[in-house]
Amino acid sequence: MARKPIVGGNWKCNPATASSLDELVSNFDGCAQYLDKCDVYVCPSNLHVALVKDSFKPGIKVAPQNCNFTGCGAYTGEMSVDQIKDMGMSTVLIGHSERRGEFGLPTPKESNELMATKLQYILDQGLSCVFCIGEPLPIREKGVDAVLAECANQLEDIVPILKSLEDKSRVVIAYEPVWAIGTGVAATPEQAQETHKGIRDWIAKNVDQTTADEIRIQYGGSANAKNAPELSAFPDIDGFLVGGASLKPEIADIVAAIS
Ligand code: G2H
Repeated sequence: MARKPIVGGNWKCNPATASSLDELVSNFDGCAQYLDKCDVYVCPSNLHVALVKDSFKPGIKVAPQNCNFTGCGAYTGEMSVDQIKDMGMSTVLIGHSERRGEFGLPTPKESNELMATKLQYILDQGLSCVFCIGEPLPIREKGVDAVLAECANQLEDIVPILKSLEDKSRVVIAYEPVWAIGTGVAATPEQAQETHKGIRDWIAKNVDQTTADEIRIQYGGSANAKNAPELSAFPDIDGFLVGGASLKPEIADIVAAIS
């Protein structure tokens, strides 16, 4: 079964003012023409989700940047899947390295075990999930085997979940090398392809061949309109998770490149 490409825009903690939202939303207007060839989602900041969720062209999904690991209740500052679902959204992103603590956020590290709990909770509620993984620079410097070992480490706890998942399109893996995030230095297309293929091979071995064939693996880390065409040409790169460039009109060119 052919995998449908998927591109996400991660606005992170931007923009500073709600009055800028209309402009950011309109940058995505040009993506709508490609929706039959490429899925598109946007992750606004949690505060802005409700303001923009009905503003995009039909078919462009809004996906919060995080959720908690259980339902509603006494969890100050958190957001539950039940609430996300109730507001009409069907996807959520989890495990971004900026949440896992790679940049030293003052919150506790989001562990692999916690990520598996969240993923199970999200799927049990009927939603889809973008699941982020990736290695920091010291690991990349050790070479591709070390990179793949780190990716495997971050995926290990979700193996049983992937095994029992019937519709493999409900989980998208976003491979984001931490050293490429927001630095302007993307992985080379060869590096990205080698890592995506390595992840897919690992899934074939540790989950099953069907999952490996059907699951989509996005590349994230300084993806932009300039590097997207070359990255898109590689068979195991199924789309992009875009940060900085998703705040600009070039997001439509990135979607066009993979469509
Ligand atoms: C990686 C990516 C979006 P950027 O975090 O998730 O950000 O494209 O700015 O590197």
